[in-house]
Amino acid sequence: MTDSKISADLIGTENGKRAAALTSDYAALGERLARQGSDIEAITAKVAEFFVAVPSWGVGTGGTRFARFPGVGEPRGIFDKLDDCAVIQELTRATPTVSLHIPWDKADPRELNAKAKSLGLGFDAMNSNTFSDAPGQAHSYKFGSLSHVDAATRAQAVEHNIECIEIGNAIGSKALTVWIGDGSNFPGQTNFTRQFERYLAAMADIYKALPGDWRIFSEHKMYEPAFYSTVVQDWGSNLLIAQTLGDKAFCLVDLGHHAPNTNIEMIVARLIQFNKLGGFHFNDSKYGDDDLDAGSIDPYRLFLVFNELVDAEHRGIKGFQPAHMIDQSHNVTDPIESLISSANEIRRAYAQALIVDRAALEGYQGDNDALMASDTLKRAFRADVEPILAQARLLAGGAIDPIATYRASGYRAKVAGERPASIGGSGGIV
Ligand SMILES: [Mn+2]
Repeated sequence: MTDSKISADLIGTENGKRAAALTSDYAALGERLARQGSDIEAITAKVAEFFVAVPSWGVGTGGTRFARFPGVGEPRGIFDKLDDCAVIQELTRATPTVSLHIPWDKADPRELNAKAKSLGLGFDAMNSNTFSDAPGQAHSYKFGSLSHVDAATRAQAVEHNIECIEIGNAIGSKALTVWIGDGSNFPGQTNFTRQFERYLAAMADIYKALPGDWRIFSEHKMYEPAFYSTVVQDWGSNLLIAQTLGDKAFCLVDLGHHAPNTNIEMIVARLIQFNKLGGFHFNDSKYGDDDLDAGSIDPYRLFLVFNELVDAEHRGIKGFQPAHMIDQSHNVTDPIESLISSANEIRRAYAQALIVDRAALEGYQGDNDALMASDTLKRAFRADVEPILAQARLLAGGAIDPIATYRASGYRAKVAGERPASIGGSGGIV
């Protein structure tokens, strides 16, 4: 018996208002898909089994380096954050796990387990933090962490990552994501080669501490906080890291961590081809690492990324199991609404990629028919797959319209009364 945050009665009442329309829309889409040889029930079943992890840091209001404008009823700590994550899961049935960030979410693992169990949640990849100094730590990360010139600072950063593995191991996590802010702001400030050597040696020490069934994800990012050079700046360096470390090391692709106009879907294809795609941090961006809601700026790009994932699935690549996580900063919206919406957009891109006519696409590619190949993708992208998403939620006990149901629940107003000393989330999103 789980401790529901949104009553099943309310979800039932709200779904009742929309059930007839969904039945009719779902039947119409089913007929359309049947004409191209696709089975809507099979697609719905696949969508229902697609999950994305919610980041604990995403349920607090984010901010920029200029300001943060907190909302009402913000979570005061990890246990409030887990309550908010449960709301997202109960309504979408797409987010059964939470990705923790240490030290922000540090707590007794037994209490974390008990709370997660009471909410029907699990834990996804652990995230370490050596891009800021924790109170009282012996060595500062001002000039780097895993690649720092000082051995004691590197050792401290390694130790922190090992602690993240230990906490993760106690709460059922199976992966560690490592992103560092190490880099330089001035030409000449660091020796690129020595710095990368130090980083690789430190990562090898962390790798040695991984349990047998764990994976380690290195996350590349082009710039920020370092503005001249970054140690793990792109997928090329990231691939070198994963290949150097070993079979349990993979590359994590954060969609916002590339130069504008970078062909991210092709990076994804390359990493898949060489079995080094670890997973994603989903978000969207217009200019840089904007951490905007997934699918809010360029839904076509998100679809094209999923087109590569479904292509790999279609080819039956062995051991292909990328981790799906959201990594966003919500500055002007209710974070719960943004995360509900993002989980749906991610599933939407997946559903659209599932209805691509792959046999036709392959035929057009073989015939060098560029126009029809492109049109085959566009046709799937243009399809309104909302009935599939809604049906998948409904069958799993979620809401046909999760945002409307969330608003009807009054959850935010209720927790606002219970969380007077709200400290909010972190604005520092990686
Ligand atoms: Mn990220």
